[in-house]
Amino acid sequence: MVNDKYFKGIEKIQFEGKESDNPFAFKYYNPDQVVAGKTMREHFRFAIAYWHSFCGQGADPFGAGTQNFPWDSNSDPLQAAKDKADAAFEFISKMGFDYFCFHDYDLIQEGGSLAESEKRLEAITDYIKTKQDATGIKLLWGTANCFSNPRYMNGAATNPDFDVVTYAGAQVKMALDATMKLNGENYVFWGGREGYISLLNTDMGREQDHMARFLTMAKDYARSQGFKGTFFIEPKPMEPSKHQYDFDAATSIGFLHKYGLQDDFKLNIEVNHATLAQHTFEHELTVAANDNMLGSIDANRGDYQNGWDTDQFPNNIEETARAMMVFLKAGGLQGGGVNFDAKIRRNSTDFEDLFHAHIGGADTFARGLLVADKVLNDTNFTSFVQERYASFDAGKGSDFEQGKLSLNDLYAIASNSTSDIKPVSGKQELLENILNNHI
Ligand code: XUL
Ligand code: CO
Repeated sequence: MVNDKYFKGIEKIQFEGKESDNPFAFKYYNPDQVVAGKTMREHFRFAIAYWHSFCGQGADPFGAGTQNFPWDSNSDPLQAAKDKADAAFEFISKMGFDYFCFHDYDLIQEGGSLAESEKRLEAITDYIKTKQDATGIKLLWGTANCFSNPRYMNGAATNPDFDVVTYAGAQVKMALDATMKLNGENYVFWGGREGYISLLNTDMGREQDHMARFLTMAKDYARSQGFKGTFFIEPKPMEPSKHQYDFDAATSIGFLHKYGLQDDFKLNIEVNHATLAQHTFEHELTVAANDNMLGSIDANRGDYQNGWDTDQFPNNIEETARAMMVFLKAGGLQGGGVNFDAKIRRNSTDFEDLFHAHIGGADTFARGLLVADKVLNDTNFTSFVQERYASFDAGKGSDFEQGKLSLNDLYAIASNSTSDIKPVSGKQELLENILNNHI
């Protein structure tokens, strides 16, 4: 029986199909429907982001919060955190999702000292554990908020002041402990302040060495405690820093390889972070998948007219369909899931809006998956791309791929060729039409 305290009157959201006009039903996300060999539930492993859905109240740089959450009224931090957990687990149960994700101080307000924070985290994770046992809801990943507190204004792991680095280390240790206690399946590092505001005062090489040392220590600690999950780096090019070291998937993969972290870390790709880096979501997923690093997804979208991280709920079906083509070709995610790192707009002030947002997000991913599956199976997309590279499948092209040719060999082949190079169409417009016809 699902609790009915904070989201009164809303029943568990069911799949009713696309003909339904019930705004509180899934139209495409059918958890039990099998697509490409797995149920939608297994493909997506949808998660709720504790910070956006239960902490952020719609404040922006120009105004205070507009969403007054009833679970935020208690002045005792532990009771307020318990109320928030009750609301979160009620909401997740009603959505029928299996997972949540958190930052340490989303769960409970940070204390005045490390010791006090640790005590608070102990108490709230005890409580959340009982909620997990009662509902079966699991933790997709945990993380530490090492960016909001003013102490991190010059960075956390990359802070030029060693005292701050030690504080961040203590905080990450505690967040790892909380994640492991709640059986977290993965752990995320998003480095909002791991970057610079000005190069004039920054030793970038030294900061990156420090970041790698820090990540290695965190990984070693968690492994020593028996943590078997994957660590994810979440790339983002900027905001809040002018430049962040985990700029995009390619940069992060290069970093992980440079410092020998590639076996323990994979990537958590966020849609709006991709577009901030002037890439598409599809591009970032492809880069990650090509290096076997596609770990998890933070689902949201940006705004074509805005240059910042608007974190809106996904609703662009073409964007999601293209992403799901990469996703299916890669065989899905490595350990992660699809976390709605998205927030309702500041003027979406009814609690029902949180349901509409997540229903729409889940349906957008489900629709994208269905389109992608159809395009990959019922059209000649796959064979078209294979054909395009057919000149490398045999003969000298194949020798080239296998490293059997030198530059002199290319020179000789080109010089001895008697036929002209024929233009070969890339057929982009045709492929775009085929994709659109399946949406
Ligand atoms: C910020 C962002 C974070 C991470 C976790 O843009 O995406 O919420 O997902 O720290
Ligand atoms: Co994110």
